[in-house]
Amino acid sequence: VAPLDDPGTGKRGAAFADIDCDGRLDMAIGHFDNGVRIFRNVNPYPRNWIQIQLQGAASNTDGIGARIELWNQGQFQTREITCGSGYLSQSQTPAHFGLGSHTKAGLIRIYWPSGTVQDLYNVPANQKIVVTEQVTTTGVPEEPYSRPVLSIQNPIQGAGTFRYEVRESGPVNLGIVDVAGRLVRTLEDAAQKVSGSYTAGWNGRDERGRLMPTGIYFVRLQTQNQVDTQRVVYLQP
Ligand SMILES: [Ca+2]
Repeated sequence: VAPLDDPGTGKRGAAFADIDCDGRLDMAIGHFDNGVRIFRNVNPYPRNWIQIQLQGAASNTDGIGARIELWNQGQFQTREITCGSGYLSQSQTPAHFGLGSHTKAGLIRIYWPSGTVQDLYNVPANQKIVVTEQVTTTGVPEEPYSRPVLSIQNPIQGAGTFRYEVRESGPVNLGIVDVAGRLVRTLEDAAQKVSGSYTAGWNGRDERGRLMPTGIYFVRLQTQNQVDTQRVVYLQP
C-alpha cells in the first residue's frame, strides 16, 4: 500500500465508499477549514469483490446494526453496518468484501437487527447485490415433541459434529442428504439404540470417500417416533 499523499495537518474524519462504482473502495478525508479531499482508488491489480446492500423489512431500512459474515473455502470475513465512521462522516452503507482470486462468495450470512438470520450461497463476485430481509412468522406455540432432537454445527467447514437425542430406545438412522434428496452418507444405522444423547461427525465425504462440493445439505435423523431434518451449509476445506 502506497503512503497517502495528503499534506498538511488538521484532518478529521474519514469515510469509505466506492464512489466511481469500479469495485475498489475510495476514500474521503475531511480537513479543518480546508474542505474535503477525495482519494480515488486506482490499484492496478485485478481482484474480485462483492458489495451487499441491505434492505430491511422488520429491521430498519438500511439494515443499520446488521452483521454480515462471508465464508469462502476456509476464509472468514465479517462486516457490521454502522452509521457514522468518524467525525461528521459516514461510509457507504453497502458492505464491501474483497474476495481476492475467488470468483464467488460461498456463503453470505446476514444477522439482521430483528434477529432474523438469512443465508445466500455461491453468489458470483464483482457485483453489488441488494438483499431484502426475509420476514418469518414467529410465535407458534411449541409442542412437546417439536423440540429439536438434533443439534448441528452450521456451517460445516471441512468437518462438523452433530448432537442428537434418542428419546425412546429403538432404531436410529442418521444420514446426510443432498438437495436432490439423495442419501450422501449414512452416519448411524442402528436397529436398537438406548435412549440418551449421542454425537456423530461428518467429514464432508460420501460413502465412497469422495469429497462433496460446497453447498446445502440436510442432516436427517430418524428414530422410533420422530424424524428431524435440518439444513446445513457445507464448505470444502
Ligand atoms: Ca472505486
